[in-house]
Amino acid sequence: MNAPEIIRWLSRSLPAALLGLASLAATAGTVAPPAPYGPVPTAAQLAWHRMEFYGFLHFGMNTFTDREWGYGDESPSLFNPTDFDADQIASVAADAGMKGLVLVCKHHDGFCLWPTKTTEHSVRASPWRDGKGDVVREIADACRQYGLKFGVYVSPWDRNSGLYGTPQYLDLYREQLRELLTGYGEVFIVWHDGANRGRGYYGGAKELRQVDPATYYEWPVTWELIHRLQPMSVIFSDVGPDVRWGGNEKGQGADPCWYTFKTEGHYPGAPPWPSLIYGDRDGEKWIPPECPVSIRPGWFYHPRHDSKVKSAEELVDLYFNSVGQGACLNLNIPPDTRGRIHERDVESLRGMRRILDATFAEDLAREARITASNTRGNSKEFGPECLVDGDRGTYWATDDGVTEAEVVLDFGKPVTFSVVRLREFLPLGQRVEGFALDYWEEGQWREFCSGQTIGNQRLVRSKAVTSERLRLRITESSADLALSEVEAFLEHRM
Ligand code: FUL
Repeated sequence: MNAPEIIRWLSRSLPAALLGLASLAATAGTVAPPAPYGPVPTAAQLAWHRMEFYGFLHFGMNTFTDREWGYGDESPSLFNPTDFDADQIASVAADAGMKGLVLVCKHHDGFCLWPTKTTEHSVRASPWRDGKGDVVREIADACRQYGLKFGVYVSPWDRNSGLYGTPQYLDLYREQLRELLTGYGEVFIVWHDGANRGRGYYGGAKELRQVDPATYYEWPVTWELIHRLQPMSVIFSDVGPDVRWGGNEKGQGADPCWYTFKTEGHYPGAPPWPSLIYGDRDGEKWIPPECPVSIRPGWFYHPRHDSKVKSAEELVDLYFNSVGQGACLNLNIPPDTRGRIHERDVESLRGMRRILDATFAEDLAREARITASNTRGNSKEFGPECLVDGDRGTYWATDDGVTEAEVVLDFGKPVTFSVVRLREFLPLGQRVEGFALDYWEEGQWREFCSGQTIGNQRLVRSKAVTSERLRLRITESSADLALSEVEAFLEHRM
């Protein structure tokens, strides 16, 4: 009897419980996949991870008052973009490679960019489009037209509302969310900022209103409402529940970048440090980081910042430091007083895209011959070839208990590369804790780079090397391995 016949015979003769899952899988001609490790992402979180890069639109009363934070007493008559063009905004974002846009529908000053029924303080009271305009509608529609997902930022702190600080304000806030989450199609993210109490106009009271951020907002109730109305939406705040703040407004990710996170005792406005930045290896929830940053010094458009727009190269660095560390990048591109993305910003975005497109145009590892020190059940399904097939849905896996392993890519000819992209197979959790990359030179391996976490995407960037071989060593992992991609690129500059 050969091996498959023995297994078939055993499976007929012995109770399934004795055989175990692995041999049952072998009977069917397949090898069981690795068991998930720790917390794993929800479907909405997985979809969010795949977006990697999206944009923020800070636009509203502050655009016209030339401020960053309005007090809440601004007259709606000030809101009057001269040439509002949602089409231009969405097309610029799509051309930049963004996968979605998050519109600031209400900032701390309380002015609503949609004709809400909850307050008079909205576009309805403005001269723009004779009070018949709806910025949210136009942006949401333009997003769909350009293949972008649409998200909303709705500030919990409202310096205009006389109700702020009372329980009635929470009803109003939830009603605003309900309007936005039921009237504008699918929403991929609901963004709550952490600034949420202080001085304000408050319906004319003009005073300091302190709330206890731990209890006042009753966040679990609001989050339940959001998840019910938009099941594929993720909720962002300092501490999640679905996506957390990466700990800075500079677009900088970190290594390690754990998606696992401990939330016990923390709430929006009081995040834990430095867990916010690195995550918690033993965290009980999957709450990955977003890196928000503005293309300009401020979040809102100010003419004085026209000469301070980040350059294409700076944007490329931001991409490597955030997306390349496994986070998502949320790059703010604030429309100006016309209601368009300023020419300076467009120029930088185009330059960034050109560099990224040229860099990632050709995966130099695609044709490589690849061998692994261990392959799960010696099965083709989990073979190292999965790492170079350009398909995130397939992955190389090792046998149970094998947490250190290596793969060697043989290019068959000298290849010059400076960037390596690694990806873990996220549905099974985040597993790798340490890795190193080496290249073959003058008869020996030399280290190209090393790091800790991989996650959705790790971009390793170093000086260009020319070599016939590349080696990936997984030096530490909390479970047997499940990696979906290894790719090599040569970085381009302008
Ligand atoms: C912060 C706000 O206070 C800023 O104005 C900006 O909206 C930023 C993205 O979030 O909490």
